[in-house]
Amino acid sequence: MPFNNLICAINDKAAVVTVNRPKALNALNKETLEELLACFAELAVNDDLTGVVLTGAGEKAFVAGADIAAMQHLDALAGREFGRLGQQVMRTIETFAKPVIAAVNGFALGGGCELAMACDIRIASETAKFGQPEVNLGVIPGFGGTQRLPRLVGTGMALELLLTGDMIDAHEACRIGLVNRVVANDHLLPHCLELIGKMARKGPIAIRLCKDAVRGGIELDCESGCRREADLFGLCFASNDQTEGMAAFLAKRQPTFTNN
Ligand code: CO8
Repeated sequence: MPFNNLICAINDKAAVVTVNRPKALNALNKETLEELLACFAELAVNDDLTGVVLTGAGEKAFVAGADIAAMQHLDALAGREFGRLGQQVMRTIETFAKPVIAAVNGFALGGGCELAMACDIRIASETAKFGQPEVNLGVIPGFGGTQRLPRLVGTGMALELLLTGDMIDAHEACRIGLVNRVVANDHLLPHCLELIGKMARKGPIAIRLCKDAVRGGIELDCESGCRREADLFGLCFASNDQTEGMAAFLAKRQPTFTNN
């Protein structure tokens, strides 16, 4: 499907989804959020896909936030609706069956930081910058930032970022656990594609259930999460990929997984 504000390219077994509004630093308006939903719905039925890399167009921004011009005149009801649409996008990414990696190539502010946080893994370029500057605008994060940031970096660090609106650079984001690592700008996309390539060589059912175990379990207490893990672990043993993976190990050969 052609999009106005996104570019979706399939590269081998990885989809690269680029938010493409560089003149507005890739800010998320309603149309872009709706296109993200449509794009991920399309990718969800592509069985060949190993994972998705999400990035921003241009050299300056990943996503500089929700579109301030589009939000300026919202009333309370419309504000809540806009927030819910954004939250639906974040949840869609978070629960997407395949891994989603944020390739953070510049400003990831407000809704942009929230978009990166909904991804499974965040890799930052040297020039990436992160922040939740909503308090500067008289609002609070509305796309899940008040919930995902403390889960990623702890309550104290999250509240400092949320209450000051301060921007941090990629290395500080890495130090506090907001991103997995920082790479040179021109290595960002190749590095993310390499990670997806590595995952493509593993058992696809195991990759899917592993994400499911972590994503579903994080919302539960440890004991319930472990019970859920045992169920999913058991499910692996109903797959040919488990038989193949273990047989290949014992025969000292590479496994050939078939996703069933
Ligand atoms: N929305 C709309 N337009 C934007 C945004 C944005 N978030 N960010 C940048 N732009 C536009 C600018 O208006 C400018 O447009 P123009 O060229 O037409 O004047 C263009 O992008 C380039 O930006 P700058 O000239 O400002 O570039 P600088 O390099 O000087 O500064 C910054 C870059 C620091 C990133 C600066 O643009 C900035 O501070 N942007 C806003 C960042 C921000 O506050 N983001 C949070 C927005 S609020 C939010 O995301 C809440 C999410 C939840 C919403 C829930 C709704 C209920």
